[in-house]
Amino acid sequence: MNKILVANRGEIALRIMRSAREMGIKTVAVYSEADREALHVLYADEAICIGPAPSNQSYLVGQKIIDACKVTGAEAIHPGYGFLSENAGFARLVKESGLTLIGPTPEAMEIMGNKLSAKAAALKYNIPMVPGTEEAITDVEEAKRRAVEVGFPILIKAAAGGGGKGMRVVEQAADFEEQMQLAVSEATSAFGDGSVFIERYVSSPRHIEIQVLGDTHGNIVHFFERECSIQRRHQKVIEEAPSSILTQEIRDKMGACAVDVARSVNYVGAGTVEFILDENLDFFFLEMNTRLQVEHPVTEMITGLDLVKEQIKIARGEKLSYKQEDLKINGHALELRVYAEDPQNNFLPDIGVLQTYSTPKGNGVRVDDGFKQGMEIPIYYDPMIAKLITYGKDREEAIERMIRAIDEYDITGIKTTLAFGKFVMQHNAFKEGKFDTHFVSKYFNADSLKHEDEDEALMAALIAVLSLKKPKVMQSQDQTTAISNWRKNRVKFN
Ligand code: MV4
Repeated sequence: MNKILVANRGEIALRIMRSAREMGIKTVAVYSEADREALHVLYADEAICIGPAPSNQSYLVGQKIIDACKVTGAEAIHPGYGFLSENAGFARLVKESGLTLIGPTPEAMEIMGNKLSAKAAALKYNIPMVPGTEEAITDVEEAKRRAVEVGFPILIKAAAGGGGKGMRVVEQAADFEEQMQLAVSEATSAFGDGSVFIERYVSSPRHIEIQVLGDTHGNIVHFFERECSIQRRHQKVIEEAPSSILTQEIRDKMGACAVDVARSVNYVGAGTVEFILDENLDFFFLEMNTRLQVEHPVTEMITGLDLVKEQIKIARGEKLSYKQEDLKINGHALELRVYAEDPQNNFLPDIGVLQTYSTPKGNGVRVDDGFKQGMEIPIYYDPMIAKLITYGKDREEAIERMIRAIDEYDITGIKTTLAFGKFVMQHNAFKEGKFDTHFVSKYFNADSLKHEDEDEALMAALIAVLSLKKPKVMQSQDQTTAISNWRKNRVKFN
């Protein structure tokens, strides 16, 4: 494999190219007209424009990606996450075109792409699953009977679903029909497939997922868990590895289950098996994601692995160079997704130009991003600016580093979720590891960040007054330094 085309943009395209380059593999970028000057384009050895800004005319058009491979002589495609990464039709097209997809087989993607067929596949092994229907429900009366058997509250889910779309909690039988109709119509418009099924509703779960890798020789191992419970409307905001709640015993069991789920579809490549964990620490398999995930860096930090390199080696037909018992967790890692969103205004996307953009540095800090100062965040794509990842010998150190790194991060021109991340890091429930998927709705509101603003205004006023009293001692240059030093150090004051 001498040349790889990366069918993606932004931070993940760059992240993939970096690993390829370390392996001595040439890289090809594809880009839309909105991304002409994007960093992934500048970084790649070659770049091909594949169409207008909207992704359905560029990054989502499989044939354009294949054509770009033909033109440049790229032999393999890394799809990253999102876009075409879990599209079985695209995976087939790649194969038929004589190219290699750095990812799983179309068959595995297809089975895992549907929650019902995923659960059916996993049933071959003894995998714990939430009680519910094994097939799509069509008849409302029959469905109601099943719901009573399962016990309320229940959750109606879209089989084709993702991102919480087509998902409805039903508290009592009287509400069932209405909620089912809503779920079906939501699923139909979002996925073109209105099939829904029922599960018992686990009301306060933690979302824990296991990273797996399978090679083309039938070997499958897991790389432990990531805790992803801190999310907002099904958008993850903070992830960590390992989870502070898992015992070694549960970790081993969950890991073994994840490997079995992967084995049920002869999984090849990097994948993630998603579980929920209830208050009794019982876990249940939900679904499998057949791609490299956004939050993969936290796993890399605690295992010392480069997951993209592993994906490439697997695609070259190499055997995994380790066994499960060789793998070990070292330290603790956190990831904060820095979004161009205003946490004070219901997380509304805030696009514009990065007037100032300066990333934190130093021990235990990794920033995966795709922007530079002066660049504009395009409106066409995901509003994620960067992933801020910190590593420490333990969870406490990783949290301290995250707070330090958030304070060092300097972004102006665009509102971001940085301050929100600091709010979470400083929250007792988070520090004590006592949280579930409801953390954000339970503890956060627009006022949660207010006191920081007020402190800042107060300190600025104080410095202004002090400088008036001593005009000769403190020059305007010093004032600026004093204020900016205070800004950097303000964590010490509150
Ligand atoms: C659940 C659940 C409770 N009970 N299933 C949300 C998205 C999809 N991946 C599965 N999801 C859930 N399934 C049962 N039977 C709660 C959720 C859920 C959730 C899961 C993971 C992360 C965040 C979540 C937020 C709300 C609900």
